[in-house]
Amino acid sequence: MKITEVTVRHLQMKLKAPFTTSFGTFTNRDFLLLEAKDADGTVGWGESVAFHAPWYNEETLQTNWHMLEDFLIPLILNKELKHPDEVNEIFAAIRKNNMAKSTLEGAIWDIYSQQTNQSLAEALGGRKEKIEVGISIGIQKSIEDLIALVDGYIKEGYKRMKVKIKPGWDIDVIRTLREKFPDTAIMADANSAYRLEDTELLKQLDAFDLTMIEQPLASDDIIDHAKLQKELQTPICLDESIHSLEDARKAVELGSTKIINIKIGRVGGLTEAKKIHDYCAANDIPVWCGGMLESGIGRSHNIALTTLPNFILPGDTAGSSRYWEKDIIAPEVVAENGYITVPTKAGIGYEVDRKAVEAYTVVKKDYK
Ligand code: OSB
Ligand code: MG
Repeated sequence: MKITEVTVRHLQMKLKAPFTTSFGTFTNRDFLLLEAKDADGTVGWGESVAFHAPWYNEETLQTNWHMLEDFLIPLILNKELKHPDEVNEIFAAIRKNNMAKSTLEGAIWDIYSQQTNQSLAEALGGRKEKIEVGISIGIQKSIEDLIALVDGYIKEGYKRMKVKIKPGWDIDVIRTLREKFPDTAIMADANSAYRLEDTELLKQLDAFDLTMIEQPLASDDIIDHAKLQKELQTPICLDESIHSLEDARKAVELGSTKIINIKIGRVGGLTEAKKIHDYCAANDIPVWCGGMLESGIGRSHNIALTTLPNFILPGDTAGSSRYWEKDIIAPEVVAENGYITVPTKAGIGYEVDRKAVEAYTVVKKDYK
């Protein structure tokens, strides 16, 4: 492989419905889409999961653009590569900025899998033909609205509901949901909205048989999470706190997490995601693939990663129609009865709809 051209675009796609977490509300999804071209003409696609604002982590669409333009693309352009794993080593010279790294690395994995005539899932070592997925539901105006949404998603076939919580939208919401849906797998995601002093409140969640509670405490913490886990029966799952294999090892050794949410962007790419997966498999820590309100490109990478065997719990990678009137891939991602069929074509397995990409493009720049 030798990448000779890269195009970076800022896309803006309107979400079908606003998505609210403990840290803010998304109405539009603004993100970077990256197209890389190999010397042989093969084109690969990568998506940055960084948001327009540094709410989830410190990266933004603009910091990603800066890192790609000034550091990451120059490290890769015209360099001879045998395998995408080399990108992880080359980028190790740059600290953090994982979502920026992952954007370019993902496009190179796409190119590599096409050139070796395998699906991206196969190139990663995945074997599943279909993957199980759930829904992540934002904070609503009322509990009645939330119940109506959950009811609709159950009718669509989704079997695992992730509900966002924050102080004031927690115990009563989860109690009511559990009463209405006694047999549904329910989990709660706090996006770091609580502190160790809230332990007594969080302990009340133990009564509702949640599959897990995701990232209750600070986004950079693994010490207090270990203290909290000792007090809770509900398993803690870390999201924001895990950026690398080393972070995963430390959190698992400390007892801060019993389950890990792997997000490709947060950990700096597919190679690092695979390393975390393998470490967790060897240490009996189930993993699942988190979502960042991705377009079809990022979604296709999530689907491929989820085919690895230790992705035991359903992920957040719902079908395209849950987010967009029109996605930028064809066919769109479809979930049937809570399962997505893994594409078998070489590469990401979906065609990129260039007309749709152009329609959503705000700014575009070429690098060679
Ligand atoms: O914490 O998983 C999260 C969305 C935005 C920011 C953070 C998170 C989320 C989600 C959405 O939960 C998952 C999805 O449907 O893509
Ligand atoms: Mg989360």
